[in-house]
Amino acid sequence: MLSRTLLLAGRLASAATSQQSVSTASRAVEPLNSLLHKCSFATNSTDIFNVHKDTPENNASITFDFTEANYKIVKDIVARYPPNYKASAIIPVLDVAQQQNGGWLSLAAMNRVAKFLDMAPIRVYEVATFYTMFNRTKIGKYHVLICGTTPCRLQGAQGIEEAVTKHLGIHIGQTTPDGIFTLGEMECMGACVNAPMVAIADYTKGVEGFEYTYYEDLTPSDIVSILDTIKKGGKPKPGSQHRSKAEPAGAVVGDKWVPKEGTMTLSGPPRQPYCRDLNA
Ligand SMILES: *[C@@H]1O[C@H](CO)[C@@H](O)[C@H](O)[C@H]1NC(C)=O
Ligand SMILES: *[C@@H]1O[C@H](CO)[C@@H](O)[C@H](O)[C@H]1NC(C)=O
Ligand SMILES: CC(=O)N[C@H]1CO[C@H](CO)[C@@H](O)[C@@H]1O
Ligand code: FES
Repeated sequence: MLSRTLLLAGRLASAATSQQSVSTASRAVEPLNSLLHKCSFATNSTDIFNVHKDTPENNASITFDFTEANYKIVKDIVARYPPNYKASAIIPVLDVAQQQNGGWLSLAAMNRVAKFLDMAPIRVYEVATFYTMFNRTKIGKYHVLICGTTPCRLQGAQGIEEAVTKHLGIHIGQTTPDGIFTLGEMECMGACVNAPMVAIADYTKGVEGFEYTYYEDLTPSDIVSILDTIKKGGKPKPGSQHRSKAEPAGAVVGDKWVPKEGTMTLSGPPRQPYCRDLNA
């Protein structure tokens, strides 16, 4: 009995080791690059190492200061917090800096925020590197953010991404050569009821004119024409492209909008609740 148990344990152990060694070996041969490819977009860049690299547009010799109007805005923000908790204002203040700076936070912008809030610069970098809505590399005039979370995926976000990357000729994380669009991916932006959706941040008009617009119920051709309209200087219709709000009027199915007809997803009238036959 004892020997049988030992034999079994031995077999199990060797099965486990051989399985493990196969997967360890295949992991070891996989180059770092292909692992990087599998990372989500926010980490698939030099930012994955969270290192600042000097470039002609972002280095310590460049200066940044708030404009007079924006200085008033950040002072109003700080006034909402007790004087000994100025650092609590860091996120809204960085947001103003990013909007003024064309959508990204340069080293100089982060240092200016640190000085403004009496913080060590490293504590500002920590926040700016942690949140993916803060961008530390130069981006295009419009930041196109495709929602990539489950409800949007189920409603065709992949088709939206394919249409956009094909139309603009860039991948997620890249900027068009004319500097107009940068493509990004975001997680759920709370508009799943009108999935799939895309948010576009407009950095062309500074802090006063900053716009962050949702475009919802998109088919691939909807998003392509939205991008074309923006490029021509027009203003596409915001929100749902096919209904007035989120009323049950239909849904995007594949590459087209299908208006509601009868029971939509049900194939027949719903069943009555189960009732036991009391006379049986
Ligand atoms: C820093 O920026 C200045 C001004 O754009 C530029 O002339 C200089 O070459 C940059 N330095 C580095 C190391 O990129
Ligand atoms: C991720 O980075 C690699 C290496 O730079 C690049 O080839 C690839 O296109 C990037 N993937 C995305 C989704 O941007
Ligand atoms: C820090 C950060 O999130 N940087 C991102 C800025 O935006 C571009 C394009 O969307 C990304 O490639 C960067 O990773
Ligand atoms: S999943 Fe796209 S908005 Fe929620």
